[in-house]
Amino acid sequence: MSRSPLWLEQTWRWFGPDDPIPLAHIRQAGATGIVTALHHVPNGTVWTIEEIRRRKEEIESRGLRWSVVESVPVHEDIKQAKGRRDEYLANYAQSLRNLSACGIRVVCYNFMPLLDWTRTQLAWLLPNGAEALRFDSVDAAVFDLFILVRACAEQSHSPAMQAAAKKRHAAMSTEERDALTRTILLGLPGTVDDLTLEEFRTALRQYDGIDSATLRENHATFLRAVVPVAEECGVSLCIHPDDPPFPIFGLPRICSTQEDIAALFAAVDVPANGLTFCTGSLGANPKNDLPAMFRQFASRVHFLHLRNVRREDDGSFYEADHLAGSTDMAAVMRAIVDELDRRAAAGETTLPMRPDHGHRMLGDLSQRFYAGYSAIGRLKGLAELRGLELGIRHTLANSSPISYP
Ligand code: DNO
Repeated sequence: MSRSPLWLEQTWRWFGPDDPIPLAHIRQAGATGIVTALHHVPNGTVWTIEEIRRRKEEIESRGLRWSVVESVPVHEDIKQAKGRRDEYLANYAQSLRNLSACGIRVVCYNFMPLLDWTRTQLAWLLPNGAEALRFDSVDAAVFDLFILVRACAEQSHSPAMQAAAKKRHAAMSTEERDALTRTILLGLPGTVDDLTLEEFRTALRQYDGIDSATLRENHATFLRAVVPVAEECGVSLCIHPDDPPFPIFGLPRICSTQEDIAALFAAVDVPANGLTFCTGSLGANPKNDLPAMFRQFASRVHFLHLRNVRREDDGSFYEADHLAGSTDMAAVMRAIVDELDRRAAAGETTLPMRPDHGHRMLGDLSQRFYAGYSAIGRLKGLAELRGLELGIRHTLANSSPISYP
C-alpha cells in the first residue's frame, strides 16, 4: 500500500470530573480521544455552548481531544411520544447545533426504554481472580417473576426458566434479593434515571400500550426531527444497540438485530443517521453475525465499542477478555481495517473506537470504579485491540515495515 493507512482513533470513556480515573492517566493508557457527556445537565435540557466549551477545554488542557459524546440522552417523553416531547426534540436539536459549534461532531445515544444497559452481577468472579460483569438469565427471571412481580411475566419465560427462577429465588436471602434489585435498577453508569422498585413498576405501566412497532415509530419521529439538523451542522448521530439485545421485563426493543438496524436506517436514509457498532451488545444475541453486520453497515458506523461476551445456552452471558468470548474479534477487526481502507481511498476520516468495559483486575481490585469502567482492565483491552489492528495491518502489508504513527 503506498498511502499511509488510516488507523482507528483510540478513545476512552471518561465520566467527567467525578471519574476516579484522571485524564492524565487516560493519556498514559495510549488513548488520544475522550468519550464523555455533560452528565450534570438534566435530561431534556439544552447543552449550552458555555458548558460544552468548559468541558472541552478541560480535556484539551491534558493533551486529549473530545472525540465523541456518549450520550446526549433521549428523554422518555420522546420515547413514549407524550408530554413535552416537542420541546425536548427542539432542545435536542439545539444541543447538536451547540456541540457542532464547539467542533464535537459524533454523538451517541440510545433508544432503550427506561433502563439503559442491564446486568445482574457487577463483580462476577472469573477463574483467574479478576471480576467481570454478567447478565444471568435466571437472575433476570427471578427479578421479573418474584421481585418485580410483573403482570403476565410468565409469558416471557419458558417453563424451564420459570422453574429454575423459582428454585433460585427460594434459596436467596433478603440481602441477595435487594442486591439483585439494586444491580438491575441502580447499578450502571451512564443510566440517566435511577429508579426505585415502585418507580420502575409505575414507569413500566407507561409502556403498556407501546410495542416495538410503536417504539420504532417514535424513534422515526425523533430521527425526522433531529437528523436534518445533524446533517446541516455536520454531526454524525449513532444509536447504541440494545443491551442486552433481546426484550427484558416486557419492554419493547428496536435496535437488537441486523433487521432492526436496517429498518431504522431506512426510516431516514442518510449517513447522519448512523450506528455505534457495539460488539459487546450485539454479540450477546447468537443470531447476530458480527463481521457480516459490520460489513453490511460499515459506511454508517460512526463509533465503535469493542468488547467480547461469552454466551451461555440459556441466554446468560458474561463479559469475557476483549479477544476471547463468543465473537471472533479478529474477523471483526479485519472488516474494520477494510472499511478504514475504503475511507482512506475516499478521503474520509477515521473511526473512533473505545475498548468497551474491562475486567476489574490487579490494582483495580483495591479501587472503586464505575461498574465496567476499571483502569487496568480497559488498558488491557485497549492494548490487545491496538495489537490486533497492527497485526492485521502488518499481514496485509505483506512484510513491508509498518508501525503506528
Ligand atoms: C455501557 C454502555 C451504555 C451506552 C449507552 C449509550 O457501557 O455501552 O451506557 O453507552 O447506552 O447511550
